[in-house]
Parts: sequence; structure tokens; C-alpha cells
Amino acid sequence: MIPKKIIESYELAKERYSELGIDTHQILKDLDCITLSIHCWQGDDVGGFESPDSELTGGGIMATGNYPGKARTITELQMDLTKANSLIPSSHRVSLHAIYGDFKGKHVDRNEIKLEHFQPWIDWAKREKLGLDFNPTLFSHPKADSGFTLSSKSSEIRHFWIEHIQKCRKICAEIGKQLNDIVINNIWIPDGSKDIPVDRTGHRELLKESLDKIFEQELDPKYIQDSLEGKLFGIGSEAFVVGSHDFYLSYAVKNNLMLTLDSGHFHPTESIADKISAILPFVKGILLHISRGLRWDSDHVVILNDDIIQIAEEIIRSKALDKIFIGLDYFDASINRIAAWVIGARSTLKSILYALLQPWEVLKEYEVNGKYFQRLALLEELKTLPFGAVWDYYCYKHNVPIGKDWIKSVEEYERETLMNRT
Ligand code: RNT
Ligand code: ZN
Repeated sequence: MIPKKIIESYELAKERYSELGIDTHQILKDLDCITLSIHCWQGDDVGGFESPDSELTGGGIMATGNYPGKARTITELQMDLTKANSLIPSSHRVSLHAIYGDFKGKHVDRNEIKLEHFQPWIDWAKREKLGLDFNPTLFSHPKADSGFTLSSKSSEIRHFWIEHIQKCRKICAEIGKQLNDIVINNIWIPDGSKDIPVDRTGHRELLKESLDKIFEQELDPKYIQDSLEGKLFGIGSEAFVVGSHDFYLSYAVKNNLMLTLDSGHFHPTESIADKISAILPFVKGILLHISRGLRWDSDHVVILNDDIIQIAEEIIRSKALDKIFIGLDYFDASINRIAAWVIGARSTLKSILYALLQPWEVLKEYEVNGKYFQRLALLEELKTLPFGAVWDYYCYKHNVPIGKDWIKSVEEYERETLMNRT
């Protein structure tokens, strides 16, 4: 697209927004302060690098599709992430899973992982000037096959996974130190059962005990912050999820930890947006896993829909950006994986821009004065303001493709790079 047209459209949009008292220039600066944590696992369908044929098994999550070109090595995954980042405006973080270490073809069990396995990621992050986040991996492993990990009735299994998370936390603190940055360590476990259990209490007591043990290890909060992620159900854990939302909300409040809200992990009529202001005053922070639930799946590629806009509005209105962290979490193996990253990240940023471009003070004043038709009318009118022109200008300013132009770039990368991975 011709930059002159982009600039002209932006100038017109700027005028329209200024009629509402919105300074688009300032808004774009505010948008620059929002960082997404981009999930590495979209790049290879949650396979990881423990062995050449590692793949996602169990855990109640599933990647469907077999689109060609998935990353098979750290180098390929880094290349793909760099490619995706070049199509997403501004600079973002990368979220790793423990199975993505550099194990050099050796069998390194989960309770044996060390900092050295992640050094290539740290060095890459330094070069690319990116922050890193982390996730212990408690699925795709024989010791998770029973459906229980930290809440297993077997003390051997529990201890194995406690050790794994202890190792992960140490690695996080080291990554944080080397990057002089905070690393969010997100703990999600698959524990649960397909059918109705008779001992919910027993498993939850064990999960609490395991977590208590894990958090005995004190680490510098400047470098690591832990977050706990609950879920409503998964495939094979339809009747019971040990680490439910209620369990982790209570645990996080009691222990001053962060809570993760995955937008695919609740009943479809529940609003994740509504939960932000309800939970934020009581927890250390909130990590959002931005996703799109679709029927049985909680991990479809994020698009710009009402759900995500409402979440973005609540993030912005919370005025607590230092306590809210935005991560992406979805995986689609049926389309080009780089495109999946780009679609989800660009849509998330668009939702935030849309939320920023609102005369919130005016809307609040209507609300406080009972002017409800005016509030509703203005919210509706905002929907057809030239927000797309501001977004295009933002992409132009960041030197990333404008509008659909990035599609060509991914097609070219697919032809020249991905198709050679056979
Ligand atoms: C699973 C959780 C979890 C995973 C990642 C891969 O339902 O959402 O966050 O998606 O750890
Ligand atoms: Zn998640």
C-alpha cells in the first residue's frame, strides 16, 4: 500500500478522534508500552525438542492438522519466531516451555533440566532484544500418563514433578538475572479425570501440598514471578480438574502469587473480561492467556472478536498495566504456523488499540449521571470510527507490512524455507 495514502487516512482519522478528545499520537505511544508474550509452542504443535519425534500427547490438549513446515530444531523455531516478529508491530517477548531446551540429542528427563539447556534461548533473546517467559511441562511424558502429576496419589510421581518445577523455577531466575528482567513462570498441570471421582478432596490436598513444597524455594522476585493456571475441563478430564479456577484463585490469593486466566478455559457464557477487576485487587498479578475457545477446543487462533475486545477494554481501564501480563496461548497445526502467530498477535494488538481509542472519561461521566442511552450510543458509534487507519499507520511507523501485505511475505517464506523441511 502507498504510504502517502496511509498517512492521509491517518490524518483524517486523527481529526475524527480528536473531536472526541482523543490524541491518537499519544495512544500510539501507549500502545508501544504493551508487550505480548508470544508462545513458542505454536511453532511446532507443542512438540518440543526432547527427541526428534517429540509430539504433544495427553494432557487434555490437542493440536489438529498436519500443515507442512513445522520447526524441527531450536534454530528453525527461532528463525520462524523472528519471521513472525518481523510482521508484528513493536517488540514482544517469547514464552518457552520446558520441553524446548537444547538437549543435544541426549535423553534429559524433566527432573534433570538445567540452565545450560536454555542458554541458546537466552543468547538469542539478548541478540533479538526480547524478554523471555517460561512454562514447566507436565504433559507428554510417561509420568503424566495416569492423568495426575502434582496431585498424583503416588508420592514418586508427585516428587518427580515437584523436582521438575523446582528446576524450572531456578532456570527462570537465572534467565531473569541474565536478561535483567522478570520471567513469568506459568504453572499449568493436566490433572483430572474423565469420569466422576470419589476423592476430589484427596487430590486437591495433594496438589496444595506439592505447591507448598515448590514455593518453599525462595527466589529473587526481581527475576521470577510464578503464576497458576486453572481450567474448566479438558479432553479426558471432563468430570474433574484438580487445578480448577477456584482452587488456584484461592491459592494465589493466600500465597500472594499471580493467577493465569486463559480465555479458553471457562464456560462459554462466562466473561473473562469481567474477572480482571474482580481478581486484580487480591493477587500479585494476572497473566492472560489469550486464546479462542471453539466448541470443545480452547486453543483456536485468536481473532478480533467481541471477547477479545472486552478483555482489552478491561486491561486498559484497569489502569494496572504493571500487574497485567498478556500472553498468547493457542496452537493450530492446520494452517501455516507463522501466519497463526501473526494473525493472533496482530488481532490482540488491534483489540488493545481499539480499547485505547475510546473517550473513557466521557463514557464514565455518562454512566455516573445515569445517561445510559448516551453511553450505549457512543459505544456503538465508536465501532465505525476509522480505527483501521490508525492501525495501518502504527504498522507503517513500525516498518511492518500494512494490511494484508504480510500475507505475501508469509507465502514467500513458506515457499522458500518451510517447504524445504521434509
Ligand atoms: C492448557 C493450558 C496451557 C497450555 C500450554 C501449552 O489448557 O492452556 O497453558 O496451552 O501450556
Ligand atoms: Zn493456557
